[in-house]
Amino acid sequence: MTSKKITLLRYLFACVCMLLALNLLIDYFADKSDVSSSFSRLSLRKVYRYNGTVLSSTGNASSSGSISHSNNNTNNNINNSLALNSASTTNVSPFANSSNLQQQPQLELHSNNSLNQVNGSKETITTEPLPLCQDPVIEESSPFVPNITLESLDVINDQLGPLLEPGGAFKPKDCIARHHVAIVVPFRDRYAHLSIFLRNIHKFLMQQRIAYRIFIIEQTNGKPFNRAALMNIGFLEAMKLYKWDCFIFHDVDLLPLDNRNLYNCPRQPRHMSVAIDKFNYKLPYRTIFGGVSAMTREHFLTVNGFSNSYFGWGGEDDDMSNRLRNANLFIARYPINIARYTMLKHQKEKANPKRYENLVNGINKIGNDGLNSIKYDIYSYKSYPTFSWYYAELKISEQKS
Ligand code: NGS
Repeated sequence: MTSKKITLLRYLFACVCMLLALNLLIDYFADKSDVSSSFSRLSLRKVYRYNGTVLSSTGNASSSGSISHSNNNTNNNINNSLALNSASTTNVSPFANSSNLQQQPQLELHSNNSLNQVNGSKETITTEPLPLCQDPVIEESSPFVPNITLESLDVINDQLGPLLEPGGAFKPKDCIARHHVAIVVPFRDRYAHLSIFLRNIHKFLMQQRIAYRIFIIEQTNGKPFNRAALMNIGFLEAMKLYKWDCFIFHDVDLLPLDNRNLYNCPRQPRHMSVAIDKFNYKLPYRTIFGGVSAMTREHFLTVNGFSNSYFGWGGEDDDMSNRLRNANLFIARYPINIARYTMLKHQKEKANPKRYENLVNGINKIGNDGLNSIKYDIYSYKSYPTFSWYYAELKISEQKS
């Protein structure tokens, strides 16, 4: 081989090495551009698909829908370059390999571990079972004063994350929680509200001796907002993680104002946001079930969840109220001095002109419009320190009349 050829080969080798190094650098920086930064800026957001994975649910309450996902599903590794059709179908939970399941309150392995020094050398570990948590009993008025100044989600995650388990989960350390509560928040566009909601709701709930997790269910762009469908999705997704006994459906713009307002589920469904400052702390009408409401898993399954037919503002909560009455369930409420809320300011949304028509027909559709008919894809999932985030695309559309 001539020396010219050898020099050429050396150049080629150097070029290949540089290309490899460049590739590694690109990979390194690409991994860091996940969706968390978009949330924390509370502004322009990039949406990445969850590892090219779509979790499909074709709404079967008993099976919680079918799940399709790729084999390579690390929660935090979001890569928008993979095509959706690369997903393979299996019945394994997409969260099974993540650390999320270990964070679930289902692992109630509480114990009092104390180390006793014997003769300065030997250590013995004694394990005592923890007692069941007691609901806090607060006799006097106990105002909860929310902090409604805006802070970035990054700061809130940094401040509250160490007090929580990832995904916005919490359980008391010194007792076994009696109530396992999924807080389901239907969401779109209101990043400032989300940040204020999270900074307050955790402080409020951590004192309540309950195990809980915050589920933020965000609807993708395209179709009008469907609050009820998002709550159905929240129920089905939450049930894939743990068999919660209580579900609290919570608007992101409402903050509780009294510590006696306990976030658990009584024997009857409970309407929680009874007295809102915007309505002069008065109940607007007797059958209202909007804002914040609590239902047991059984209540929710009995009525087939919410109707999916309400696109745009209004009526979906009244439809639930009708479903409850039809199932001989009655709406319970705390008194107005306890069930007090403040509503964060926002513009009034466009009301759905078909809501009354839907309400009239609603009662005949309970059996086939709800948990058992919802169709959706989860485009993206991420476990943030203060909440579990689901980016959901509805595969149902408004019925044309
Ligand atoms: C009723 C709506 C409910 C709504 C309630 C309070 O009129 O969905 O107002 O809304 N029912 C219908 O439109 C049929 S609020 O002002 O709190 O946003 O929850």
